[in-house]
Amino acid sequence: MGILNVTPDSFSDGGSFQEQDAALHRVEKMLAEGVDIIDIGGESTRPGAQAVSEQAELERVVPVIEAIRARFAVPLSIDTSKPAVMQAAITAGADLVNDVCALQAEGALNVCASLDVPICLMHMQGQPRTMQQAPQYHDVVQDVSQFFAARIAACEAAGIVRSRLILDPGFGFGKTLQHNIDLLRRLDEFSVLGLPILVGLSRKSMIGAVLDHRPVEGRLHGSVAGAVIAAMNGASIVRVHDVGATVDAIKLVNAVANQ
Ligand code: 7PJ
Repeated sequence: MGILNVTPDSFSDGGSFQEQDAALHRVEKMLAEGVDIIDIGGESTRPGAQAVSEQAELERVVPVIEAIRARFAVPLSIDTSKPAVMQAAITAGADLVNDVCALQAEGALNVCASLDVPICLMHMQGQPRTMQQAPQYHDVVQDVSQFFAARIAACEAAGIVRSRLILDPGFGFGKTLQHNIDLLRRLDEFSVLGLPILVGLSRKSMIGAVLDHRPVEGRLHGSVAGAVIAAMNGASIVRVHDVGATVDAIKLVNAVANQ
């Protein structure tokens, strides 16, 4: 899964020609590098990030989804927590909902029940603005598993069949470095839930932390290593910025796994 951030440029608040053109070029490059799914996000969920209004998020992502859909057949994912954005994105041609709030926003369960697409439920402790202040768990894998079980039950109660769900432990979302390391090492424990696992580690601060506080530009090799570990420990989807390097690495993982 290749990441396509749609954030405003200096020309407009979103939806400008320049912005769409840049997005289409990114998509073309990712396709040439072997991407399977493109994840489109109009709101930053990084630690400390400010919230974006529904209107602004719609104006950013909908024109980009329409423009990509008109030109390419690649499956598109919408990275949002807002029910109105989920609805509009799927109507515009997106194929998957990726929600870092696991459909906990008011109305999200109902909207997704009415949409016939897969949904990624991500775990987060706290809220983006404050989640890294003092994350605490009894046992991070057990606690995240319990959260998954509760959200799967909430989805089923709302009429979303279990087979539509994908689970993501949410690396960096209310987790210390040790929590992230434990989740990655023990990722296979989530396989008892019987659903595909998605992992997003690309360029995240845990990679920087392991590499002696390496800035984001220097995290490519660490991110690829993280994707390899995730794939070997059972992840079905890895969400990354650097598609070409990751595709090569995962081909090696698969060549060995499929023997
Ligand atoms: C994730 C995400 C992730 C899923 C972001 C970043 C922060 N969606 N959206 N999993 N991270 N499913 O890319 O650094 O880990 S935004």
